[in-house]
Amino acid sequence: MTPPLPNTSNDSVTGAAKGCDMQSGKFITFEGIEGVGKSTNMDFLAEVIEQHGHSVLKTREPGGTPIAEEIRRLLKEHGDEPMPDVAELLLMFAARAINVNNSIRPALASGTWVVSDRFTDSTRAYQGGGRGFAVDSIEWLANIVHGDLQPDLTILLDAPVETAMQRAVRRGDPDRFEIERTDFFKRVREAYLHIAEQEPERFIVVDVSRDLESVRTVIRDIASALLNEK
Ligand code: ATM
Repeated sequence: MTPPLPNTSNDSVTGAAKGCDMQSGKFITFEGIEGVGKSTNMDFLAEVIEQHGHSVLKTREPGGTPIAEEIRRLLKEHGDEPMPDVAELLLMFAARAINVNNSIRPALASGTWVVSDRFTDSTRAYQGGGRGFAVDSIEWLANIVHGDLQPDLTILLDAPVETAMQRAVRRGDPDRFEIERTDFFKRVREAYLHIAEQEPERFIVVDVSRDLESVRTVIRDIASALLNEK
């Protein structure tokens, strides 16, 4: 059953949450370009869900298990040897296969809610929109790697690329993605917005270019909608 929509009166939320199987935990993903505040908002949502008595597994992609975190390291570092785009695509899915099988699926099966910083929509946006891989190739790999496992809800945190880039917290040297140019991130953002438009039942798009407090209110509304779902 579709939960009531969060309050959209401030225009910061579009889309709707989809109903999901009450026998297992819910699978919620956060998406967006760097600098939109994924980790802070994800921590906040997980905290609210936990306060309502659910156990929550927080994960991230690429990564989430020891082997997948090793793949993350390979994907983010940049040295002398170039990383071909196709290897990047396959490594994203290799890491995902490990995280899905060893962590996400077992957690959901035991009733734990899973909140993930990125999932396959990142591949659609970065490797599809950003690098130019065909949608069909990505969907073919997604089907092999996680079959019918889809997020119950995806929260896309959105802001203009320039705004997000100004906000991005630089921790040490920029990684292989952070050194990409503005037009790459513009293509990624466009791809995200396009996917969200195509799947309005799964996506909620939150405009994070406004102040942090109103974004937090929106996340709280999303949590209430999910927790009150019958
Ligand atoms: P963060 O989790 O710190 O956002 O870094 C992961 C990077 O991997 C991120 N880079 N930026 N900007 C996006 C990128 N990425 C992909 O390109 N494809 C994917 O499928 C995933 C999960 C992440």
